[in-house]
Amino acid sequence: MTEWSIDRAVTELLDRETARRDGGRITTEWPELDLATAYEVQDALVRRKVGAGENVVGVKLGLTSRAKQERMGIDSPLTAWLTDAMVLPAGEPVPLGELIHPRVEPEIVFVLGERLRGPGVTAATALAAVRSVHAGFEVIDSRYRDFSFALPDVVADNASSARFVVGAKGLAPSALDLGLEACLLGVDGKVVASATGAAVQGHPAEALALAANALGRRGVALEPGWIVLTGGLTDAVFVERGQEVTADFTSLGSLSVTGR
Ligand code: OOG
Ligand code: MG
Repeated sequence: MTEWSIDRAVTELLDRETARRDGGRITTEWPELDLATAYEVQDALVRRKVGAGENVVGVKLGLTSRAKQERMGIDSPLTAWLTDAMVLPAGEPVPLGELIHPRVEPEIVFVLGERLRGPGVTAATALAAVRSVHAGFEVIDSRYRDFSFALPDVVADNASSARFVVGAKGLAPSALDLGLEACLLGVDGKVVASATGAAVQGHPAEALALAANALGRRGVALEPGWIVLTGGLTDAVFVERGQEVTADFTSLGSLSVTGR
């Protein structure tokens, strides 16, 4: 077996994605994979996707709520890339045949109107750069067995990204109180979890600032028009064939996805 390297990790993760196969943690075989190297894997993985024709359309945050941190056993937020190939138009089913073991989580989504470049970005300056706020879903699909990973594993795996939905309704950030914006997550008509925007780092704008500052340290700015997923408000739910997952927000409207 060849030695582990950034390139080999990228190939392994992309092979798993293409073959719809999960596997063991990379850190088990490559314990030297630290956080900085894991972000290099993530960047190289997205460069390969871009080389194959995908376009970067924004960023996602992960593990920004207690619900997510406790479930995954990791208490530090992370960032990852969104590409146009991950867009799931609202109303479209979750394509189960294209995925390994997808889970769905409700998120508050920002579309940026202005460039944001850290460090030094605060929640207030972050929110001022937002053009519109939307309800969203993320469909996560870890390339690790049972969604079991250490922080560097999940960072390398582009934070389990697979698909995302952005609700059509967009509000100006000044039109609602995002900390108090509530979300009820339902499965087949039954509420299984609930949260308000404050679940995400105290306020979703704090998550946006965190992303701008973390990426700023790596020399990257968030660009106008970019989509930012601020992180699951609640724990994610598995979606099975014929099952409908709904997210009802106070002001941002309702979204639903069905597994097919
Ligand atoms: C990691 C990705 C976390 C979120 O919103 O917290 C994430 C995972 O849970 O597999 O996307
Ligand atoms: Mg997410």
